[in-house]
Order: sequence, then C-alpha cells, then structure tokens
Amino acid sequence: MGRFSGKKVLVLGVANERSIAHSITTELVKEGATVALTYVNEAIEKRVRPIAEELGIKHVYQCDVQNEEHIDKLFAEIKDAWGSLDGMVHSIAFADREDLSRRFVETSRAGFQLALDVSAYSLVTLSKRAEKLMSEGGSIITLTYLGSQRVVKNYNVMGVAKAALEASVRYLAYELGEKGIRVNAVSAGPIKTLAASGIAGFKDMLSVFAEKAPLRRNTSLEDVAKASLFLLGHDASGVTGETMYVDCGFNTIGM
Ligand code: NAD
Ligand code: 0WE
Repeated sequence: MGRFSGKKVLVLGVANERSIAHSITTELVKEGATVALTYVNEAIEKRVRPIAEELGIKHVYQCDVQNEEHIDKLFAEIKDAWGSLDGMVHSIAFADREDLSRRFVETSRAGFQLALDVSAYSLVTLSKRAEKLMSEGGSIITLTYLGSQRVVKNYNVMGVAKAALEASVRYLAYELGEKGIRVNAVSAGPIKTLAASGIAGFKDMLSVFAEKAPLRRNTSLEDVAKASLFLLGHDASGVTGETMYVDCGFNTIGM
C-alpha cells in the first residue's frame, strides 16, 4: 500500500520525460496514485501517450488552458471516469520567447496577457472545476520560480506572471480552505527542462547556482517531486497558501 493508494490526481504539464510534471507523476504512481495526464496539442500528445503507457496511466486528455471548452470537457471526462478528485498538479507556463530575451519595458500588451493567461489565470479556472470534484477535500499544487520575488535577468514578464500565480495561490487557499482543499506552490531552482531549453545563458545560470546555493549543487527533478508529494499528501494537512522553496537554499542568500 503506497501513500497515495486510492487517491485520484490530475496532472497538467507533462511535455516529455524531463518535465517537472513527469517526475511528480512517476513518484505519484510509485506511491499507488491513479493519475490522469493532459497534453496541450497533437505534437505533445505524441510524447505523452507513450509516457502514460509506460506508467500504466489510462486517462489522457487534451487541454490547452487558453481554451475554456477544453477545460469544460476535461473536467466532464474526469467526472465520468472518477466521480471525484483528490489532487491536482498545475505545471504549466508560457510566454513569447522574445519577451524572455529583450528588455522587460518592451513587453507588448498581447505578450503580457499571454503570459498571465497561460501561467497564472489557468490555475484559477482549473481550481474552480477541481473544487466541484474535491467533495472530500483535496490538495492543489503549482510550480513557481524565484523570478516572481527578485529580478532575474530575462525572466521578465514570466516574473510578473509568477507573482500573480503566487498571490492566486493565497486567495484560492483562503476560499477553498472552507472545503478542506489546500493550495500551495513549489518554487523550484532552475532545472534543464524543455521550458528552459533555448534560454540564452541557462547553462551558466546552472553553474553559478551550484556554486552559490547552500547545498552547493543544482536542484534535481527528484527534489521537486518529493516536496510536491509532501504538499499533495496528508503529511502537509496543516499547510496551505504557502510557497515552498525547493532550491537547495539559493533564495536565502544575500551575499
Ligand atoms: P516543461 O516544458 O516540461 O513544462 C511546461 C508545460 O507547460 C509543458 O508541458 C507545456 O506543454 C505546457 N503548456 C504550455 N502552454 C500550455 C497551454 N496553453 N495549455 C496547456 N499546457 C501548456 O517545463 P518545466 O520546467 O517542467 O515547467 C513546468 C513548470 O515548472 C512551469 O510552471 C515552470 O514555470 C515551472 N518551473 C520551472 C523551472 C525550471 O527551471 N525548469 C523552475 C521553476 C519553476
Ligand atoms: O518558468 C520557467 C520557464 C518558462 C518559460 C519558458 C519558455 C521557453 C520557450 C515560459 N515560456 C517560454 N516560451 C518559449 O517560447 N523557468 C523557471 C525556467 C527559466 O526560464 C528563464 C529563466 C529560468 C530559470 C528565462 C530567463 C531567465 C531565467
């Protein structure tokens, strides 16, 4: 019997085997959870189907979080398949690539709206649907980054989106708390995933990070998955509205 036996968890944001959501899913499955996965489009579906197969996951649905019809359909399908839900993992972010390389002051209205819509508002609308299925209480987590609180060169509009995401976590935690639903964020240190590929200077960021962080190493996918399972599970029964740093202590350093 695993820690998550009999628990039903929806995971959004697996793109490939290096995704943070993939490491969380792997640990959840190991602990006996029943998991549903989503993919944003056909290209990602080709990656996610074999991953689901390998992990013995039977529920795979399309969900572009910018599409309310996809979200409605996803939760109708989850309701049909499972009837209720215990956990949700939101591991989704997107901004225009140009907005992560030029000056922040150049961010367009459309670029700002895109980043905030995909990376922050999506948690609000997904939580509204999850609330209806979490009749016995539940736990919702999202992934965030230090660029919400501190200036990180080039993170730009994503930093603003993550600040909105972390504030959304607190407001959602306050409202859903009444139903026994907890909402928390995991603030991960930089990890070389698809979302980090093509970011100029990312390799150098990783080596500076490993030098400066108290644990003198980079954050691993396993570090993030273990903390995520803590927040998703009963061990965190008194924790909500929190942003938990899983970054080898990097955020604590001043000089
Ligand atoms: P990833 O590319 O594997 O995951 C990002 C996911 O977002 C992908 O699965 C992608 O398909 C999905 N996505 C993008 N637009 C979408 C849309 N419109 N609808 C639905 N899904 C959409 O990269 P990752 O690093 O695993 O990122 C997951 C989360 O972790 C993100 O929120 C990211 O900001 C956060 N995070 C990453 C790092 C890092 O250094 N990699 C650090 C801290 C936080
Ligand atoms: O949240 C992220 C990455 C989010 C992201 C990445 C991309 C790249 C491809 C959002 N949108 C896009 N759009 C694309 O077209 N991270 C925490 C990883 C990350 O990204 C950075 C970082 C770090 C760390 C960008 C600049 C500086 C640091």
